[in-house]
Amino acid sequence: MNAQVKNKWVLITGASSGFGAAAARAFGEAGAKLLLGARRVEKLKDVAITAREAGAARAEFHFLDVSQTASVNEFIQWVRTQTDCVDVLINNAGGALGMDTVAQGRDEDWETMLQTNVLGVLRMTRATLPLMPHDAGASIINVGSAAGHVAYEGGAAYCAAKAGELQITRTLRLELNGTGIRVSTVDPGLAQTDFSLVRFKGDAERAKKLYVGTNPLVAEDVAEILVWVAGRPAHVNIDELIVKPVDQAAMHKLHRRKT
Ligand code: NDP
Ligand code: 8X3
Repeated sequence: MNAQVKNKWVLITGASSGFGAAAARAFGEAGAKLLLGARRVEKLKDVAITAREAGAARAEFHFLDVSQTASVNEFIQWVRTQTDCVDVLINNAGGALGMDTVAQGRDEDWETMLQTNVLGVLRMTRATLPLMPHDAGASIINVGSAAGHVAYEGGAAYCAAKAGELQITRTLRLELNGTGIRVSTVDPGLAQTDFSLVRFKGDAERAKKLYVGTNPLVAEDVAEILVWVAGRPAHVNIDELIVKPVDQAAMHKLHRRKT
């Protein structure tokens, strides 16, 4: 059990699947009190049940669309009915849409990626900050991506969005210096979640192909890191953490075994 997050209020966006759902379970095991947000409320309900079974002191959930300021504000009003203190904010909601080149890109995909991965982080942080205690080991942990560090073909808007998230993290650390609120980014490489299914708009075959012959990260790998980052002593800030599968030596060098 991680004493640092036991009984702390942890707000996780995008908690209905992937990293967010696994993080709810992992923080639950550590005895945290959870505030879970995403658009698929039925899935959030299941995640909350699993987190309570894992040991969460509380696991509450509410509809959240980070791409809408009104939804973010309404979510935080709901948070205020649960607690007047958020110790850990995990800005995880996001993802990619499409892998088109810039020449063939679609406005609606670009807009969604920037709305969720960039503006969503700004909105959630602005709305949550008034609830975060000073000098008590509070944390804002943003989920970025290795794609925010290295560009790839077909990734222009997503790579730009995650590079934006990285710069927001760096800016926040400067702006919050002196408050004791820690600011981190956890930036995974290839991880097998619903990420690719969403990116390829429900094309399960195409999504599956990406992982064939290789050994990607799984959601629990990232969840464990999020708990570890939040659980460091109050004077320790993990600034930027890149985590990739061993098979992914670099963005463009992925080892695949013959299947
Ligand atoms: P998933 O698709 O499994 O999870 C994405 C989560 O984000 C879902 O819970 C989804 O919930 C939520 N979400 C998406 N849009 C919104 C929105 N507008 N408002 C609220 N919630 C939203 O993928 P991952 O778990 O892999 O992705 C989590 C984060 O990790 C993302 O930011 C992604 O970019 C990042 N990432 C993923 C990597 C990977 O290879 N898997 C690697 C590096 C980073 P719902 O649809 O119910 O709203
Ligand atoms: C997800 C990792 O390489 O698919 O952020 O862009 S990648």
